[in-house]
Amino acid sequence: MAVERTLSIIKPDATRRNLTGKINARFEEKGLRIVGQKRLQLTRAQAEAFYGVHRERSFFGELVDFMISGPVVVQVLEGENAVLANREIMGATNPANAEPGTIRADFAESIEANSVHGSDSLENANREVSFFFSEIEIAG
Ligand code: RTP
Ligand code: MG
Repeated sequence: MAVERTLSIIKPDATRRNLTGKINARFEEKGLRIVGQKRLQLTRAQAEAFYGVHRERSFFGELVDFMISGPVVVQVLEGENAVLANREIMGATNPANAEPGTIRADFAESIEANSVHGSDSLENANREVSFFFSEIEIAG
């Protein structure tokens, strides 16, 4: 197994409910280290650029509206197999399908307001980390 870095976003539904600390505890309990973190209000242009791969999907406009509806916390998580490990900690996209004990099962409000984002491959993780962080903002 290799040490990886992945991008996580605590989404506006979760920051609004003051869940940042509870969500961060889930990562740390499972051995992921938060090696970079900042709280941002995304602009529409930034959210559209970040979710550019979803531009053609029916929910794109709603997703962008949601992601700019309040502050987010963007973070770099580091650990063994971090990309897959984080996806497992998050649970399925739709909280109705998420395993008990996952972040989305325990905290998400809906398939859209599902509390967290996590990169879905190592290639996307590298791209997404670079989108939000410069090397000087990450301390492993
Ligand atoms: P994420 O990218 O946020 O980690 O989530 P994911 O991989 O589990 O899901 P993805 O298919 O990449 O979708 C990105 C985000 O779009 C919203 N969504 N809404 N209304 C809908 O049917 C719908 N489907 C997806 C969710 O916020 C999802 O996390
Ligand atoms: Mg995704």
